[in-house]
Amino acid sequence: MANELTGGNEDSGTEAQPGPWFILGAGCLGTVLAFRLSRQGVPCKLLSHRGADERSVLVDGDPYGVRVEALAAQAPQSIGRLLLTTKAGQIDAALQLAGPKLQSDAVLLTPANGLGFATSLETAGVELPLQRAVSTAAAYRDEAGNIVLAAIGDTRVGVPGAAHPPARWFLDSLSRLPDWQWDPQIATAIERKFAINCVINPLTAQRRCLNGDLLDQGEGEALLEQLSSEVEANLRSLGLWREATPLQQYVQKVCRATAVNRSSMLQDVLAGRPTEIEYLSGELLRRRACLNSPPAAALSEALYEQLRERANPGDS
Ligand code: KPL
Repeated sequence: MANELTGGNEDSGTEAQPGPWFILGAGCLGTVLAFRLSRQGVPCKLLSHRGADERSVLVDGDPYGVRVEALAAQAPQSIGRLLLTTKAGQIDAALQLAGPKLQSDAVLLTPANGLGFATSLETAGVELPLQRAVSTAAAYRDEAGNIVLAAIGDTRVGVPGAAHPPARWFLDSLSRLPDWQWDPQIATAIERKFAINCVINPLTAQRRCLNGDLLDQGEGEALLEQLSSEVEANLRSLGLWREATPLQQYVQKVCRATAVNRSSMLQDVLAGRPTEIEYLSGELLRRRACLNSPPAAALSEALYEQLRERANPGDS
């Protein structure tokens, strides 16, 4: 993808009047985002490819209704700003459905995990840059079906490439969320999150354990150490890890901060949904295959083989 880590348009939106954000993907994160943006007075519409519906977000024990509109009901070329809150594997299906509704200068933004979305844009025939958000927000559905925001976390938004000042589409709307910040070095944040997700997500999904369980003395910790050094060595060879601090230290920090969380990949496995493995270990292994003498990746390969899934479209 032209701008995945190397650069893209800073401000493809040139609207005289900023239009609403259309949030496509009425899963947990998309619904929470629609709720939070509306509370800040930011015009937005939550869309699903499945049709109109209603979601309930639980805040301090009180339920709030969030309306979901049908993507199909939106007029052609009506979407000027699209936040794709589907999982990585559903981005191409979402873009194919949304493509005819997009204005020619639309802003596309996704907080999905992983790398390797170039083919999604190509498959959908969308010739617009896909801007990236890197988020540590976490939400889940409780037993009654309410959506609960587990952690606001922090979300960084930026345009990869040379340091860009905050884009207008960020300043006039998304910046109203206090935990959303513009990051002129977004490529570094994307790389770091990719590396962390390449360790925590497949390991927790395969072992069916909480993030914090990877820190327990014993097999979990040994695997975390092995996978962190394998992922780091390969990313260094690929020029995707430039930090002096070892990856393992970042991974341990995230495991401590999210100790009681189920990783998103474990949630997908438990719910029988497709995982993001192709955009994490799969993408790492595909890029590694282009290296002349790649470092070892036996554990990544084993986890990839165990977790690879077919991609099925659907809301995350
Ligand atoms: O991003 C995450 C995920 O689950 O996808 C981490 C950081 C591992 C937190 O659970």
